[in-house]
Amino acid sequence: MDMKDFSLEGKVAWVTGASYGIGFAIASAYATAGAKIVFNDIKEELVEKGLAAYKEAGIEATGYVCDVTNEEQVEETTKKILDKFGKIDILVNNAGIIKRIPMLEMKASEFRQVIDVDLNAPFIVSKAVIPSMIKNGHGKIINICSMMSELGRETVSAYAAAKGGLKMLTRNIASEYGQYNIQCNGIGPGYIETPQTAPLRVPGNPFNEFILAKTPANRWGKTEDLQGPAVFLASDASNFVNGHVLYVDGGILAYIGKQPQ
Ligand code: NAP
Ligand code: GCO
Repeated sequence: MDMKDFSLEGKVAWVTGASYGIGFAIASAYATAGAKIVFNDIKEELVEKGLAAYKEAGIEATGYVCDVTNEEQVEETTKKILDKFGKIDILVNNAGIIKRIPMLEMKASEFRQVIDVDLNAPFIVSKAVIPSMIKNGHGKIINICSMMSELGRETVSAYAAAKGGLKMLTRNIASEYGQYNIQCNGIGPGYIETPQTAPLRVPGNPFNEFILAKTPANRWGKTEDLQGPAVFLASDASNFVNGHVLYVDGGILAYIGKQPQ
């Protein structure tokens, strides 16, 4: 085995919703591994904020305003990326939202909004990018799944439904396009310190203790914990890994939980 298989030198990576959070960490790791970075966000000011953050990290990124649920914007952005770079080697469907509302109190429109961003959008963006990957003879698609691809909990019905569906979309893309040397895998982060989970980590929130008791590592994950697995799944080192969801959760899924003392 050649360690160069883990390199992303010369690759073009599009990470959706990567102005900050998990997407920013994954894109930063890809830059360190040699890739050119493209990202998008819904709002111009967040794209600008992201460009500044990448620049501060010494990374020359390209950012676009694009709502991943909007097919026209996705197709336009895909064309811009292909016109500028000539290819997209790696796509990370990272953009995502969550709404923590008890199901009986959740409006159908709220449920649909979560499904739209967390499940329909990965379909839309993958559908826009796959033809160029087929033409190039290779491609890597990485869908950011979740513990909720496997588990439910109160108040996250829409999110769990979306992330469970995303696991199966991952397997289906792998099944349908593996013949073109396209590998589609998922990353299932555990509970990670980002703006999305900030409400769960406020001091005194019992959920914080709950997660620590459910995590053998006895800590929240950091976005840096996801970087190595993300580079592996984007690199030639994983060319025979397809349709797999790699859980990066500190052991939550394996553990019944610390017994009360
Ligand atoms: P985050 O901090 O909330 O960031 C989400 C990003 O997605 C933001 O940049 C957001 O942009 C963008 N986004 C949302 N809707 C979009 C749309 N329609 N079009 C384009 N961009 C959009 O979330 P995170 O914690 O980094 O999570 C990133 C991914 O990991 C999500 O898919 C999430 O479900 C998943 N995940 C997170 C955890 C965790 O513990 N944090 C664990 C497992 C999985 P705006 O700021 O403009 O909304
Ligand atoms: C929640 C959390 C989780 C994490 C992540 C876990 O409310 O339970 O937000 O859903 O975001 O998806 O893997």
